[in-house]
Amino acid sequence: MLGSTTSSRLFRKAVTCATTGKVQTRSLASVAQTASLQPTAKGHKVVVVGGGAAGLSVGHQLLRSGKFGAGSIAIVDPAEYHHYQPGWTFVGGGVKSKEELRRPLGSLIDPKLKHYQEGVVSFHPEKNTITLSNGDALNYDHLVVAPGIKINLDAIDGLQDALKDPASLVSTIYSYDYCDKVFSSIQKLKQGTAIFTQPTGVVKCAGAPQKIMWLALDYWKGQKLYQPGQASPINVVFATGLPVMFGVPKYSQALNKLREERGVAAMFEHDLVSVKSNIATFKSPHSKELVKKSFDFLHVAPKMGPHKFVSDSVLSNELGYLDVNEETLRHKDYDNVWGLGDAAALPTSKTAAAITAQAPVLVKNLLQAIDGAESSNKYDGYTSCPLTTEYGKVMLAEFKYGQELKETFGGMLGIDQAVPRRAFYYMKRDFFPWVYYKSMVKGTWQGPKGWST
Ligand code: UQ1
Repeated sequence: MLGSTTSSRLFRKAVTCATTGKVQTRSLASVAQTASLQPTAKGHKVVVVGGGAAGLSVGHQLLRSGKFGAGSIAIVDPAEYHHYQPGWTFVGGGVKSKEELRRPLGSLIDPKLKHYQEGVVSFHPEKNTITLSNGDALNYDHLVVAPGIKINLDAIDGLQDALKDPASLVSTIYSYDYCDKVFSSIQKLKQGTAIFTQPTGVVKCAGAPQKIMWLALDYWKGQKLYQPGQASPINVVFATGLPVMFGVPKYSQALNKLREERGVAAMFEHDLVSVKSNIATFKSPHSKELVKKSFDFLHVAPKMGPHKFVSDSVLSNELGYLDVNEETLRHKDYDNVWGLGDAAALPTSKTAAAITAQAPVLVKNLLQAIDGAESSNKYDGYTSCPLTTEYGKVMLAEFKYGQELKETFGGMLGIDQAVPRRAFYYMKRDFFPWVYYKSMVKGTWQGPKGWST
């Protein structure tokens, strides 16, 4: 038993994780104590891991608070380029080029932020340090962890080879390398079965696997290769690991109605496990045996999951995601560690729109922590999924924790956001990418809440 005189700084608890068996040493060091740490040569008041939508938003919002001098905040990310990933659906649909959606990461980072173009090898929250891939250690008062998640192309047997094969019509919008192969494959298909898959488990933007299907279907319709409700050269199948079209009932019902009207066959609760020549194999709770289906075109939403340096660390929960409080975004065990974005264990859909709501909450709570105050700002789980249902129309799904609706335009003039609209399409195609690079990654756009200084 630890006596009451034991300072919290010395208080360590060893927790054995039930599923991994790994022993996690957890520090309950308070912020007041860590804040008194003298920064070393490679020390920063705040170290942000990740230069994606989340890391850049937080880094720049912190800088704009005026409370940090040059070099006080660091961003760690090995990537050369930053990608506007929500735009990859439009690359797949032949509407945008993948090159126009990316920027050199360095060009997006304010010179007052120190940029380490390195990966992270390990976290040492009990020592307030992280170890970089070049072997250096970085010391911090506060750590913000936002490295995103990994696309695991290897998790589906045969997928990598099929993607690499220029002759196969197998593609994915979930990869910079292959998102342009999607449109060329759509164009090449003249007849046969087109399958679009969505895996069980975590994915970025749960709507994207069907957004690309609706665009492809519209393209084939324009080519007279697909006519809803009639025998057509091309037939379309949506094979999803989920039992429904979408996680929120209102949008799910609207999307299922579209699916039926458009004659798209559904394979619910079918999870793609392998791709071999023109055979896709699925696992399903409805069948003892694996389900095999031949295809002429296959669009795959791959399996995704946390980076190993996150899942192997004491910062992760048993599923490998950052174990943060769902409302404050503060780590459950380490008071000076924060997490947001795709890598965080937040029960909501992983999107750029979610970051517009998460970043300001985290930043305000972190600034309060520096002042020795409790976190009073709460993230409500807001996220949004602008679903392209055809060229020129988008259904704007917006919701929060508990699959509860949180529609920006829902209250206005009786606008029903489950009805696909032209205005939402232009918002997604033109306004969001513009506001993203112009303002959001610079820390001055808070989504539906608008601009901030
Ligand atoms: C948003 O803020 C945003 O970031 C720039 C997106 O880009 C991916 C979005 O898709 C959405 C829906 C939002 C939310 C903003 C409004 C005004 C609904």
